[in-house]
Amino acid sequence: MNPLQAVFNIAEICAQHGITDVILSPGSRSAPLTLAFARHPAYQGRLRVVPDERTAAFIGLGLAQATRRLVVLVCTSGTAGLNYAPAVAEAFFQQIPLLVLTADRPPEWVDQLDGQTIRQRDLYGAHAKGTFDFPADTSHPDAKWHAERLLNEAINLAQAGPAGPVHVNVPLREPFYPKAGEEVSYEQSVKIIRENPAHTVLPPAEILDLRQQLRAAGRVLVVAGQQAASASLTTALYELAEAHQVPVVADVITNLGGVPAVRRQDIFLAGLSKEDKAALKPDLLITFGQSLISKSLKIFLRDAAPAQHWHLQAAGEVADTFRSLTRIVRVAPATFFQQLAVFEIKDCNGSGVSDPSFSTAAATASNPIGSTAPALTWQRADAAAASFLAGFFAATDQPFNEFSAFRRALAGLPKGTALHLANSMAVRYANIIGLPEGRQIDVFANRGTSGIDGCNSTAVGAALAQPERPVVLLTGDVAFFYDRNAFWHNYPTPNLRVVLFNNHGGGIFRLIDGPRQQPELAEFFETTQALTAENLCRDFSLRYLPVTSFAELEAALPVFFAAESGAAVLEIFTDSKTNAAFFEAYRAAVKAAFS
Ligand SMILES: Cc1ncc(C[n+]2csc(CCOP(=O)(O)OP(=O)(O)O)c2C)c(N)n1
Repeated sequence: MNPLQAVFNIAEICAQHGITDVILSPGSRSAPLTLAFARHPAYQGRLRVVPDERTAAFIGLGLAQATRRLVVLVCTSGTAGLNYAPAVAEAFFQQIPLLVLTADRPPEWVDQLDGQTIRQRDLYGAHAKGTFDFPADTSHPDAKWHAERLLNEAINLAQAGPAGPVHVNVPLREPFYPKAGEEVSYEQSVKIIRENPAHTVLPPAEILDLRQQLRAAGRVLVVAGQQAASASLTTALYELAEAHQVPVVADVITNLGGVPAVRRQDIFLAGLSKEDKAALKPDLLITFGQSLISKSLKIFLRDAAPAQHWHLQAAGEVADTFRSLTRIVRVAPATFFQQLAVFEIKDCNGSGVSDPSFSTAAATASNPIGSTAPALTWQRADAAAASFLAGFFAATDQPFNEFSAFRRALAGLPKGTALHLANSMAVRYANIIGLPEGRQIDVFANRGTSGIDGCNSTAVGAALAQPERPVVLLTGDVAFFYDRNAFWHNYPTPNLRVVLFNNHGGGIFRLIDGPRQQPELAEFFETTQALTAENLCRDFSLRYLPVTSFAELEAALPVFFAAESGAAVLEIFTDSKTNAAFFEAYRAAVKAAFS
């Protein structure tokens, strides 16, 4: 038997598991893996080659996010696999399934001063959900069974909730190129172990207990973290928020567009006095999903110290983000809210059920809460923040600045956009401003680790995954230029639009307390840089639209977003000091309006 048969069978096992997308980065040691996928009938036209492994892995992440399916990465030995590490960590914390296949020297040649050899065992350490050593020699039937079993375990582990990246290190002995005329063959009788996803529902006794606790709890607050869009969860939460007026607080990365949720927490929590905040404190906090964007919300919840905090998560480790966790409910959030849907909430919003004033709070920008207003609720504060924001941006004397330009770019998003928000100001601005209503926008952001190193590539992966859907990336200049190799491959992405907010540096450092007060701000934090995207657009055949004023921006947006524009970069040039002054004015207005 061909000594590489077990390696070729990797492609067969992947195909039989229904895995469709593979990203390769070229190398010699990985040749058997490359050829296994390149010659397999299931992967004709599905195999993509991306030379920069850091980019390749983030493109894989973007693909897996968009399709919600496992993506395979294949690279050669040495530092190639290390370059996957940022995306592997992001996938780990965002729970995205990746199967990472790294070719390696056989064990006897590690640490022997052989070329392109590093210590690849457990390369991603605590950031891989699992790590497997593929056997170097599979000539014995038991070893072949081991190899096949191990690959099945790796695939199942990557997909089982919470999903994540799994590493399989594949040592390969020479010769690893087939001789002329030699075929790469696949054994369709390979071992396949399928794992069905767990479908957990709460047992009746637990539902009863949870219901009793809910009724007795007093004020209930639901807070969502980052998660993919889910129609069943949206429906279940709609009921809760609409019929029972339970506040559901949803940052922009929670993908709860269809829920009548509280969304402007970043605004009002930054301005409210301690006394007003006390009125919003929950007795029972219910959370689900992953990280939050709003720092004000995080601080509020940490200070709030609710008597009870339930976190809904079907499986996996649970974080005590607000230091108040009292109960982990092992069920999918949608199932929880469906099963609890019939509970009779008497007073879960803390101020009586179905108060119509929640949705019609007559707030003004100057005094949104009002001195004679009824007791403050989340919904009233949210409505007040919405009218505050509209009033703030209505001012006609604004200088051309990033925050306002960002708002206009968001307003122009096409229906059905997959919106990618880079770290850090892009995702923060979006969280403050919110999304235009009724456009069915799904939001993605690398908030697993909040890196700036793969934002372009992740969006490129999304654009490749869904060529019929507009994919829009909103990004700052440092994140954009950091990840230039995202565009360095041969796959067209006509549906990709990048809005690049170029203030010639890491503008965030001029906006946040700490760095902005330091004399080293410009040189060591903001890091002024002079690049524009013009040359990059020429290099990678992207349409280039530079703008420097509101008028130019308004004129460019429809052209830029038009379907026939093709892949394009809209570069919005602003001045970082003007941006900082404008954002400071916003902060001051928030304080004045809400305190
Ligand atoms: C890999 C990585 N390196 C460094 C950072 C720290 N960091 C966070 S934001 C930022 C600057 C980003 O600048 P830019 O892309 O222009 O966007 P903005 O300032 O508008 O957020 C840096 C360096 C990070 N998050 N990730």
